[in-house]
Amino acid sequence: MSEYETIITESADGIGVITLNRPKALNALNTTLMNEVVAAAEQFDADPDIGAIVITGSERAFAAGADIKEMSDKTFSEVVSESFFGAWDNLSRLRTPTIAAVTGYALGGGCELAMLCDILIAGDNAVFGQPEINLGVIPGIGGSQRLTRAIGKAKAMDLILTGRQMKVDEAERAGLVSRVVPAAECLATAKEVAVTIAGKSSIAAGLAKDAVNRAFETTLTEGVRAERGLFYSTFATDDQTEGMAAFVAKREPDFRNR
Ligand code: CO8
Repeated sequence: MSEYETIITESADGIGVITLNRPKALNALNTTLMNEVVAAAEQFDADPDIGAIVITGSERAFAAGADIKEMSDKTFSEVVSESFFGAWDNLSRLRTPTIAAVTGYALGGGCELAMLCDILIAGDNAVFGQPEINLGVIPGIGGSQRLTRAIGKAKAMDLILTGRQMKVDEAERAGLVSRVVPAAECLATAKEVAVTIAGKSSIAAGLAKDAVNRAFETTLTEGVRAERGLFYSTFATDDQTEGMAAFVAKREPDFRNR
């Protein structure tokens, strides 16, 4: 059914699921896979019937990083002129909430892809790391920034400078992951969370996501000011009227996403 070469997509119950599907390469992220993930995510984002997007891999590997075989012969001028891997940034501009369901290896670009998602649900076999230093390079899809913001300078420096792997219990203690569940239940849990989010007002969900992300981009005063403006704007929606009326009437809200 899928028109893609390196991913599988499906949608049901108001959610879209993107499964990375290069098992022989542990889902290494090559250019085709990047373009397909971004295209599929943007297509789900544009679909009014989709309220949340799950990105997942296999039990053995969410993704073992950027495709080293594809990258190894590239020159400086090539990576600059191609804006190599720049399209991954498009994921951070999606309005629809995204959930990474991570089992197995999430290394290098794999860890960065997981961190590009809004919520990170990990299986108990998940392993995270930024091993680029072992290849003579550094993270290039936001890892040095998002990992540092997520878990702080001390651990980010440790991981990025040593290239060591971090097991899921350490990742959870450090605040990198939202929830840890048995690996076999990881995707089902992520789908449940996605269905829950898809049942909310998609306008409110998009604004809430926007507000939380401001915390990474700006000062506290500016962030609180931005949040206030977004909060006020929810009073221009039918969903605010419906949500509050439903509460008062002791019934479930029927959000129409407008
Ligand atoms: N790229 C290409 N192929 C890979 C990758 C990868 N990142 N990871 C694994 N594979 C392939 C292996 O080559 C192997 O293929 P084959 O069977 O043809 O030899 C197959 O997947 C299975 O891998 P292993 O046999 O190595 O499996 P193990 O269970 O022994 O080891 C590991 C699993 C530990 C995950 C190991 O494969 C590994 O260390 N992989 C590389 C991890 C890594 O270094 N990732 C970082 C890559 S660099 C990066 O992500 C930079 C991102 C920034 C770019 C931004 C540009 C702007």
